[in-house]
Amino acid sequence: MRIQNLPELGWNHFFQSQLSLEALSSQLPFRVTAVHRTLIECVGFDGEQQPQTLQLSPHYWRQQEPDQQPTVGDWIMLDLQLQPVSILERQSLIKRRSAGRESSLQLIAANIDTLFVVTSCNDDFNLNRIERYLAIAAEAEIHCVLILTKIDLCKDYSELVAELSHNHPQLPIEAVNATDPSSLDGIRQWIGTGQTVALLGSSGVGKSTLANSLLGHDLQVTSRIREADSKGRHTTTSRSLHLPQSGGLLLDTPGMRELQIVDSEVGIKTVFSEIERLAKDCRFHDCQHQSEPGCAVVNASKRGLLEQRLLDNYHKLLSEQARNNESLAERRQSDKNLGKFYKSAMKSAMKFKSRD
Ligand SMILES: Nc1nc2c(ncn2[C@@H]2O[C@H](COP(=O)(O)OP(=O)(O)OP(=O)(O)O)[C@@H](O)[C@H]2O)c(=O)[nH]1
Ligand SMILES: [Mg+2]
Ligand SMILES: [Zn+2]
Repeated sequence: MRIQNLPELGWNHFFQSQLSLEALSSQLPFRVTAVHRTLIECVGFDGEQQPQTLQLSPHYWRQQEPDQQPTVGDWIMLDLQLQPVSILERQSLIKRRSAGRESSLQLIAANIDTLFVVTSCNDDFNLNRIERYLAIAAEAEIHCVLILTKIDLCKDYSELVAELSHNHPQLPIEAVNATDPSSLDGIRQWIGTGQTVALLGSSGVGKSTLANSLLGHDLQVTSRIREADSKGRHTTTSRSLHLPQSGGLLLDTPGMRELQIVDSEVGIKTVFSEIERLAKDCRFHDCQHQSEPGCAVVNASKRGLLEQRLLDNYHKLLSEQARNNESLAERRQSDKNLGKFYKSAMKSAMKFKSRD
């Protein structure tokens, strides 16, 4: 296996240490750059100096649980005939409950080092939504940077930056005009060689514009947003990983209408660390900060020391993820029961047949 160029694609010790000596000599790692319904695109070094792209059928993984199927950013191992062998354990994973009524888990991206949460200075700016992204990233232990776009269209964006810093003092903020590559120097420092950065945010905020400016050429289609309500039109329709000339890897994603949070209690508590700090003084150690006597969190909000919005969003995200965890668990159980039913029906059919 040629490993000297692999770090350019994000390969590191974490992935290497998962391979036996035999696998190292008989398999090739490829990084998944896009997943379509009938096709998986990936990139790797198949004996060449330059990265080679490859298209695979997803058939091999069809029967697997959703979290065992390849997603963008995954490392997969192929044998020397370029047939799939396995998916390597992920260093990080971004997931959500899929949109719509059917409850299932959707993987957004794997092995992301830094998440760019993209929001524009216009009507899109919404702290509650930003905190949703921050919680998802914190749960996956991914480093976050807030990218504020369209500053050229905004008279004064310093108020927005101040509001963000006041609520989340540790969060790095980069304010940019995404259409102007010369304003992106601050951003480039986050995309070092081998670093994988994902762009997440509502439709029309400028994710693909930013990706194109960083790539130095138009790879992603962008579109004018509806001026009347500043809403995007969902121009990007699938996730894709790109390699800017300057190094690093950049994952563009379509704006998601509904980013239902799942399995993120730790992430939420990390983002709302101020609430967790106050909670140490609650009378009951399992206080839910609702109407319990002696609740230091509710007291702080009554005295104006904690913003009510922050506390409301904390409660909202925690209960949303609990609800989603429950419905996903129910779905898994009913899938399991259905599987058992089919198995036993098959068994009785076989018995019946053998008696004939
Ligand atoms: N003036 C200005 N226009 C911008 C900026 N960023 C994006 N735009 C414009 O906003 C529109 C939407 O940008 P896109 O990059 O397509 O938005 P997106 O986030 O990729 O949207 P989806 O793919 O739908 O999720 C395009 O017309 C861009 O030219 C910016 O910083 N300043
Ligand atoms: Mg786009
Ligand atoms: Zn409390």
